[in-house]
Amino acid sequence: MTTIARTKQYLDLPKPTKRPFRIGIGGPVGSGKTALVAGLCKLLSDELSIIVVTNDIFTMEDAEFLRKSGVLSTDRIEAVQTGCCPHTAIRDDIAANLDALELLEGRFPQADLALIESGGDNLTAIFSTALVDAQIFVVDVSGGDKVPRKGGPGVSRSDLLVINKTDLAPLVGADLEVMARDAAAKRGDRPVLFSHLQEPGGASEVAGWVRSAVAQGSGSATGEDGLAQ
Ligand SMILES: Nc1nc2c(ncn2[C@@H]2O[C@H](COP(=O)(O)OP(=O)(O)OP(=O)(O)O)[C@@H](O)[C@H]2O)c(=O)[nH]1
Ligand SMILES: [Mg+2]
Repeated sequence: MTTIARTKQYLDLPKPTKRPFRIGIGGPVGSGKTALVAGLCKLLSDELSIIVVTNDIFTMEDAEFLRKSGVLSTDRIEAVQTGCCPHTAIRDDIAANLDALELLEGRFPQADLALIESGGDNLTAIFSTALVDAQIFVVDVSGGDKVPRKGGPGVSRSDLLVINKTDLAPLVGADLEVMARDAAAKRGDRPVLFSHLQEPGGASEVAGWVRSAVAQGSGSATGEDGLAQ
């Protein structure tokens, strides 16, 4: 859709009466962000009105995957094609994401929860707090158990760290206890959850965290620098 067509579509919609709680989901390429979005939609869409924005650099593949999976009606999902470094679109120039969110929020004025999936990035990515209220950072075990130890703002300062693909740990010699210990050393009291998102209900612990973040209405302690404190 062209920017003009999108703008017209947005202008024609009623303004939202409330804003949904916005959760950013970031993490390295292929760690399981889309699988987490799909799992959360499956588990929570009966109780929460959910909208989703996906970011891909060169495609709209994640939005198409989610639409085909049937986890939400297709008009609840919008894609941003960043064409640039993924963290630029979620941290530095968030206009395209805000545009997509406002379109969805206009279409679903009673939405409770907006999930914004970042394009797959590296350990330096973090969302602007002008875009999201809370952030989940997803890493996986396939790169070995060193990943939490390597740190970065997502590992250290996200509101929730998810360590996914626990099923692969024995295959790559990753020690989950080492990952838990190193994550705790980086994060202090901030929560860490392990997941196997290909399993039915594999997102249920994360869904519990999301449920309480939405209920509290502020899952994020964030500062003016745009980073979680
Ligand atoms: N073995 C295993 N595979 C998983 C798990 N979770 C996701 N996958 C698979 O990992 C691959 C990447 O998952 P995605 O959800 O697309 O990852 P992503 O982080 O959204 O990827 P990008 O958006 O491209 O960065 C897919 O083939 C998933 O089916 C898991 O817990 N275990
Ligand atoms: Mg994805």
